[in-house]
Order: sequence, then C-alpha cells, then structure tokens
Amino acid sequence: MLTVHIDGKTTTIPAGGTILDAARKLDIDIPTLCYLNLEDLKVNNKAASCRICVVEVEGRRNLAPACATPATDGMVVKSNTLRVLNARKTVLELLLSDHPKDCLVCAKSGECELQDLAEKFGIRESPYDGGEMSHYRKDVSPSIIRDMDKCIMCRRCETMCNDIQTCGVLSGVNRGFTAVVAPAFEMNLADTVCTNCGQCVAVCPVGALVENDNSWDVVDALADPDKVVIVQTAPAVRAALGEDLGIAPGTSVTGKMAAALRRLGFDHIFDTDFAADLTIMEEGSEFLDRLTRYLGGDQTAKLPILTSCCPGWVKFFEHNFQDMLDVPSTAKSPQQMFGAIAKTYYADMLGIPRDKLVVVSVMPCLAKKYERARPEFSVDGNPDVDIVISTRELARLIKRMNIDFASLPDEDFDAPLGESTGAAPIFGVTGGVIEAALRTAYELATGETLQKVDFEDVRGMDGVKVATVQVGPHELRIGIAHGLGNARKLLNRVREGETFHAIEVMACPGGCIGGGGQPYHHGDIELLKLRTQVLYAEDAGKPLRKSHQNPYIIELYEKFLGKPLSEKSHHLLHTHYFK
Ligand code: HC0
Ligand code: SF4
Repeated sequence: MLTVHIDGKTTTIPAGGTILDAARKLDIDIPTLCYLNLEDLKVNNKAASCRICVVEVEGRRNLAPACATPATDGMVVKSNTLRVLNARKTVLELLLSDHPKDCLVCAKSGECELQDLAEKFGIRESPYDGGEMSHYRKDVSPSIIRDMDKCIMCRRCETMCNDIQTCGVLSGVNRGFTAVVAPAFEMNLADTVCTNCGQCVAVCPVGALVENDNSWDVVDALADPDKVVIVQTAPAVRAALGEDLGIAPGTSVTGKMAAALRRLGFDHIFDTDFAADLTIMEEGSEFLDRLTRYLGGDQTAKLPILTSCCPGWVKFFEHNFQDMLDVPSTAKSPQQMFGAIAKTYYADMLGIPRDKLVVVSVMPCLAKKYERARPEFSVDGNPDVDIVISTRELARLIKRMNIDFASLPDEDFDAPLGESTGAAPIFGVTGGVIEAALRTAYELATGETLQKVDFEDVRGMDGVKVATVQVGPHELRIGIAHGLGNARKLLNRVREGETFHAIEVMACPGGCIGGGGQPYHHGDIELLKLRTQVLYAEDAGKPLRKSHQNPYIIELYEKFLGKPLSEKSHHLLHTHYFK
C-alpha cells in the first residue's frame, strides 16, 4: 500500500494507483474531462489529453495530471493552489477557443461536462478566441448525430467503441484544429460497421455525440387529428425515467410513466412488455423445436440459439459472425413484434387502415431508432414502428409539456397490448431474456409446473456468465454476455467448439438498463444495480410470472395467430439476417 498526502489529508491506496484515485478516496474533488475509468465494466480511457486535472506534486517542477500520474509512497500533493487553479482556467479557455458557443441550442446543454466546468470556473470569455476554429460537417445517422465541431478529443468514445464494444469504428484523425474522432476515411457512421449501440454517446462529455432526437415528430403525430397514436414503453425505461424528472434513482415509475403518457395525449398506452411475453412464446418454442431436433440427431438443427432482440447485437453479428447467421433466433425483437401486431391485429380491432395508426416507442436504446427503419420491418413503405424516442427524450417531452411528474398518480397501461407477466420487465436486465425463456421452456418441455421461477445463476453483472440449468431430463448450458466485447468472446468460444444450448446477448453494460438512450449513468455501477432492482422487484410483484400465462397473449393466439411458429406467426413475428 502507498501512503499519499493531499491538501493536508492522508490516505493509503494500493500500489499502481494514481493521484486521482487517492483524491477520490479522500473525497477531494479534482475536475476531469477525458478521464473514464469504470473498473466494474473494465473501461479505462488512457488518453490523459485534457489536462484539467493537473495538481502540484512536492519536489516536481511541472504540474502533473492527477489521472495519469502514479502515486508514490509518501507523495505530497496540492490540488488547490493558485498555480493549479490558473492552469485549469487556461486549459478551459483553450478548449473553449476551439468550441462553438451555441449552448442555447446544444442537445447536451445542462448535461455537458465542459459547460459545467466553464460555469464552475466563471469563464465568461476566452482570451484565445478569434483565431482559427474547426468546421466539420454534421453526420446524421438514424440513431446518432456527430457534431464534431464540439469534439474535445477526450477519446472516451473511442475507448468505448474499440476496447469495450470491439466495434473499431472510431479513432482520432487529423491534426491541430481539424483533429476529431471519426470513422475510417471519415465515412458517415451509417456506412460503417457501427452497431448504433450508443455507448459512445453515453460517455461523450460534450455535445459532439448525441441521439438523433425525434421528440418533435411525436408532437407532430399527436397534433394530427387524422391519426390514432399509440405508445409502447420498453422494460428498462421505467427503471430510469424518474432520474431525469427529480425522482430518486432506484424508484419504479411505471405507473407515473403511464399517467404522463396519457397526459401527453396518446390515444392508447401500451407496453413493450406485452410483446416481450410474445417473444418468449415464439423464441422459446423455436428453442424447444431446435433442441428436440438436435437431440434427435438432426444435423440441420442449429444450437446454441442466440437471442435476437437487441438490434445493436443483431448488427454486430451480421458484420462479425457471417458464418453463423443461421444460429440466432429468427424471432423479431419485442419492439418489432409489437409494431407488427399493432398494425394488423390491433388496427383491425379499431377498424382502421395501418397508415392511420402511428406506433411510437419509448426505448432506453438508440439502436432501436435504426432497427425501426430497417426496410424488412415495413409493409408497402409503412413502417411497423413509426417513431422511436429514448428515455431522455421522453423526460424532455414531459418537462416541455409542463407535466408535474412527481405528483402524478400511478395509472395502468391499457388492454390488450399493455398487459404483461413478471417475465417481461426482466428483459431489461442482462440475463433476463434467458431467464424468462427458461421459465416458459421448462413448463412447455416437461409439462410440469416450475416451482422456483427465479434462476439466480443467470443474474448478476459479470461480463460473461455461464450457467447449467436442468430442464426435465436435459442439462442445458447457457451463456450470457452484456457489452459487445464480451459477446465477441463468448461467440468465439462457440466457434472453437464449446457446447452451449442457448446464449443471450445485450449490447449495453448491464443490459438495456445501461442503454445509450437512458439518463446518463456516468458508468456508475451502483446506479445500474439500482435500476436492476427495480425490474426484479416488478417481476416479483406480478401475480403471473411466466409469459405463457399472459391471458392477452393466449387470446392473441386463439383469435389471430393460431399457435407459436404458425405460418402467420412466421410471417409477422420472425425475420432474417443479412450479410
Ligand atoms: Fe430492451 Fe427489448 S429488453 S431490447 O433492452 O428483448 O431497448 O428495455 O425494449 O425490443 O422487451 C431495449 C429494454 C427492449 C426489445 C424488450 C428485448
Ligand atoms: Fe461504436 Fe456503438 Fe458508437 Fe457505433 S454507436 S460508434 S458501435 S460505440
């Protein structure tokens, strides 16, 4: 252990730690911008490029960056001298000299770490203004807007994309004022292998990477008297929406969210959780079909089945595992199943044509904006899902409409597409989709009632989990990964011949609760755990906890689909993948 003294306080940290580690242990606030070290998620941005964290170290002539300077035993550090303060002010003035001043209309305004520091340091103008400034074209993908004039070269996005997601899309290019982080050959994001996971957006400290905001499209739809506008909310939204609306983290806001959506003017308030139950019916049946054929010696039955509900993951395997495109489940995601059922079954119930119905999704995810725009999810140019907004965008809409969220009563979703079992909310947590599938697969395979519905072995925040589950006479080997780098590791194990029967992958840390469209979590693993608890508690509190028990799903099959994997189900609820 090393003993470190900072500003007259003393602490000990393990060898290899930095001055910043010691300061944080002492609750001494040293500002950072490029720093991003999330131990639990194995994220470590080593750029040390911004220099805002400089401190004085006794015995050294130059100021030292606290984030990148290893602590030594007995080190004496001063973090709050006038020299330090002046150096940090100069760093900020230089950063601002090459940064647009359009905070009034910046998507990150109010949540921008550079803006916060400029305010804290009382910067009102920069003496370095007036020189050259970079001007970079805006790059707009269905999910993400890159406004590189605002890039401060902290490289947090690059670390996230390359080291954690292993997508390799982003790297630093150019020099001087034109230096930015960009795809190879400065291509548009939409033309690259970007998965739209949004994890670069989740860690960008400024407004250089933001979501493609569709909230005004929702307002336009709601204002159109010729349209019936319905909304579905993803499982993970309810676990985090309150954070942006003044409610303590870890509080379920399911009822208030339904009430707010009703106040916003949606005609019917539905739930993606309904479609999560439907997904289990289709994906679970597909799994049992493949398993039965596989065990019977059918060489064409592909195992492990891979979950296919996360669109970032789907695009990732389409790019990186082209030899395995027949392995994922063909089931569409719950978002897309909801859209397909809404524009057929439900439009018929209402007696309206599909193009009179507008389906809006609220998602924790930016890739869902890309997913809804995939051409295979449209009929004659009319998409199954019309508009996707993120959790953050919904919070903004609620504020914009002057809805006092905290004082709303708890209200229910509408029937029939708003009812769900406990198996559905846990979709939003890593391990949850496979747990939900196991509950149903067990009962369908054995004909017995599952006594203990909690599959503890598939829960938890480890990047890759492997569990063995007994289903009747079969011992099933289950793999689970969250984060695309972890998914790559797991799939490479499959390629090398390791036996798995089913694998769940979610692109984002912790699953959808850590999605790129959620309130910024700043890598706070404790916050992610609180969100997780909300969803497990919602599951535990439901009277029905297995998807096949959902009475509205049973009715949907009786009245419309026939049975899982029927011709109609295949047509509406299954998809295919592209090289
Ligand atoms: Fe998810 Fe989903 S669980 S991907 O994370 O499967 O976005 O919350 O909506 O579609 O249900 C996201 C969350 C969903 C879908 C569901 C799945
Ligand atoms: Fe990389 Fe994901 Fe960002 Fe695309 S969205 S650039 S894959 S981190």
